[in-house]
Amino acid sequence: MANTDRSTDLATIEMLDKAAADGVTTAFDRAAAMKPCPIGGEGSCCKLCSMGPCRLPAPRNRAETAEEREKRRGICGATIETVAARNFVRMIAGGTAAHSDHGRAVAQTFLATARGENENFQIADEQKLLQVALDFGIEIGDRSIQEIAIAVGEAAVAEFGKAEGTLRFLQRAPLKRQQLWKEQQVEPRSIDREVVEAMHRTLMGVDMDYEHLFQQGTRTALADGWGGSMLATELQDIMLGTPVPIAGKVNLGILKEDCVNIIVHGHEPLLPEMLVIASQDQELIALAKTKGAAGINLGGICCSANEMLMRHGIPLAGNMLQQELAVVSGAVEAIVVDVQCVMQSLPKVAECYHTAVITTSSRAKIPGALHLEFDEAHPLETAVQIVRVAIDRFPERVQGMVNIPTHSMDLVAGFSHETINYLLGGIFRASYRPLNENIINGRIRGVAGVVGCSNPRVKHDDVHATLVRELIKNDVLVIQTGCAAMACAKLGLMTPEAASLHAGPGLAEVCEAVGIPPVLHMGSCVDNSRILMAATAMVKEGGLGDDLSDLPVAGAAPEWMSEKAIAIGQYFVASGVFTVFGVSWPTLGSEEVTRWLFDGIGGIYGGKWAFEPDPLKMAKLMIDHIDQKRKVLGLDKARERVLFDMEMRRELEAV
Ligand code: NFS
Repeated sequence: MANTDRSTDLATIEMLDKAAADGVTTAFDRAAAMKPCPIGGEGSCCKLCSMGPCRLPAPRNRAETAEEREKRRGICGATIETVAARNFVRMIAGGTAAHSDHGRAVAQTFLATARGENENFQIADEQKLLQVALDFGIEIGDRSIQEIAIAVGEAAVAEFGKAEGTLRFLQRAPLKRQQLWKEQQVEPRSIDREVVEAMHRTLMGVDMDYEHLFQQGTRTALADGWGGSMLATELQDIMLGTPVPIAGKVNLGILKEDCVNIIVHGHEPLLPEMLVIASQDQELIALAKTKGAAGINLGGICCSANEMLMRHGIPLAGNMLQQELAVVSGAVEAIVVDVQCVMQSLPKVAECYHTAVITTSSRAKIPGALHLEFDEAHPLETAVQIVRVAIDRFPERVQGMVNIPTHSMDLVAGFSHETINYLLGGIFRASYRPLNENIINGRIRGVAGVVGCSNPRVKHDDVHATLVRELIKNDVLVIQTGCAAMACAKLGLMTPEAASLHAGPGLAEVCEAVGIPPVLHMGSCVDNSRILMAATAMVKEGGLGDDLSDLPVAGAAPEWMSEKAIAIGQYFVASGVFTVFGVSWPTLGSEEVTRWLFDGIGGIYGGKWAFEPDPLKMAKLMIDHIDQKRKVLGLDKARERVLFDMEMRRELEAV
């Protein structure tokens, strides 16, 4: 396959050409060489015990007979429904564990900071601290900020393993939704407990009723979205600052030929935060100059990148599939990784260049990488050590191997749910009213969250971009996180100018009046919790129904690959959101389970899943859903009526 068919991103194509010339193999090559296993891919493989693994595929290209259907069981007698559901629930548990372990690390550092045991971090956003304290039912009175922070920190750490009650952030949801979760008995009790119970119930010989299995899958996913992920986002904001709109750059063109280039890749923002400080340290810059460099240039890959961009404007080097390609540029002195979405091939790729691959988490090592563990008590020291390693590598750079792509793009990021409030409502009357009103009057048709990964099984960035362009063209405001956000940012969709170039007339009008792009970057994947909060704020503002499932909104992960995406999708569905995934669908082996996820579950939660790899068809599904919600709300007429007379224009500009 030609590299131009593998990605729409010009920098990626250029680096794939270079990788081939340098004799370097990437994920794109491995994906081409290895077909995905069709049995595992559709959820029909059970390897939970050593009586198997059992393969339970349906006959290909013909209908299954009743007799064949009955025989499609594992050695233990498990049906294909049970096998597909167990596999799916285990994916949810894996994803929830990842986000929540990140959340726990943040909560522990938060508590240490509050107690004065970690001088590198502080309480940066007191207002948010008070908000979380209120949500947690923690007394404020005349207590000091430190006392409140300690109480919040202790309560946050307890959320992971408390013995009684349910998660505190569930109370943030609309009342109707809370009631529904109670009725369905899916209120998470503590985060760890739900993951443990999901692993237990999916073990050989335990839970065998797929709907019952999905009840635990749902409870586990809710422990992610309204638990681990939301805690990570909120406590990071309190410690590191709540993002506000900020200009940045994206793509491999941000690497600088004359500088020591350090790429931070992974997910937890605490060490990256220290690297931001270390890379600006005058002594270290002077040291870099003694080695012949003009300075130190920091860039990011994946969600660490999103975190550094949202708070400091540090450029994004690229999304998940670009991690190897950053090294292939020959201009990266060090790639620093922690947890999640890191490829084991990095040290192998780095062998061809001078790049140091540095692992930093106590939870993750890679053979062939240098391990410099992040010392939570002295995080800045670890960061300084890392920057020194990178500086020392600079003289080893092989000039003939350097080829930095010229492509980079401007973007505006930093749209936290609070910022949207201020931007639309104004600093003195922060409110979601203008957003709701523009949805009610039809200028904005609805809101779509387009999130998730990159995946070499589809044309890189292309599915994201095609979907998002189609949505904004149809006046759907798009909010994004994760690698999806980077895909669209690279194509210029996160600049204010994108409104007049790509958005439909109604959406463009609103974006131009407020000065925002039609596609808003809300952060990393744990920040999908910001989307839950934004949607909840829309419900609470009024005029769009009284539950999340009433809103004209939809979600998608068009190029997903990680189990984390499945956990996110499930908590969106259980929160009432119609959610479409691309690439492939992991329960297709069981028609019954798939039908239940695509339809039956909607009868309970109002939100349901869909699978559609074609981005234009995906957009149609989402827009149809949005239109149907508008109809139920009685807003279909309003949309037809939008005529921009002078008075409306003035009113819009006053927004
Ligand atoms: Ni999200 Fe962030 Fe990217 Fe997918 Fe991986 S980086 S947490 S999982 S690949 S979006």
